[in-house]
Amino acid sequence: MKTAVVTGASSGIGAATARQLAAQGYRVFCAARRVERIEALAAEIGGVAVTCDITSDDDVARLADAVEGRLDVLVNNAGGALGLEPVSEADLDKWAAMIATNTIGTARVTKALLPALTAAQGIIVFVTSTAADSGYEGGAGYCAAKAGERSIVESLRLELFDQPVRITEICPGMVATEEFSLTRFGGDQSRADKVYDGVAEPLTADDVADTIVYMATRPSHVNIDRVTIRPRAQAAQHKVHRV
Ligand code: 8X3
Repeated sequence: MKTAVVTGASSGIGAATARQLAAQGYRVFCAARRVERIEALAAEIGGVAVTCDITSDDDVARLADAVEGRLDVLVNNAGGALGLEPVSEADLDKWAAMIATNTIGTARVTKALLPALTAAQGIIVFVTSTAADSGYEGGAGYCAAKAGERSIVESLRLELFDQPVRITEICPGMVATEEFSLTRFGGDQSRADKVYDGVAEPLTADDVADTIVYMATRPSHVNIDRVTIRPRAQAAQHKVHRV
């Protein structure tokens, strides 16, 4: 049976991806910090829950132990945004936390699981963001963290050009999940809702998961380097159709 690890599997794009990979016949290791959530998800999809904070060396080492030396798919999804303050008012602790998860945490997981992925001729899908493309007002910390994550993708693909492992990236734009904007705004639901105000159909977690699964299930010589995925209503970062 093919195996997959999904980080940040407790909600949103991660949970949707774990469900869709399981539906395709994968045994999914659902990794996240919130144990009740991943245990419920693993029970639902016949997967394995692994409590994992990707900023912890010990947790990530346990995740690597769990896959037992062979892994077909790694979806590096854990991460997120904290705050939307301009640089002049930036909370640098939030920046450090974003870089610790999105960038360094993702590198930690990648490094630990790379031998198992290479052994299986596997694939890594990095879930970055359109925030990795360029800065936007209030986004500097998050954009830096996601651009840093993209740097891992770019270096890794070159470093492993002669190895049997695929290195891919998906960059979602506006996706309405239950937690992304809520986390960004420290639990302020009305501010979170405003992000999607009047947008007829933002992407859903399932829309993104569907593309991740497509990328992961191509033949092993097909490397989809990078996909940008936005709702039709979002022609560009600042060009959003609202009704
Ligand atoms: C999510 C997209 O526009 O909030 O990663 O940076 S955005």
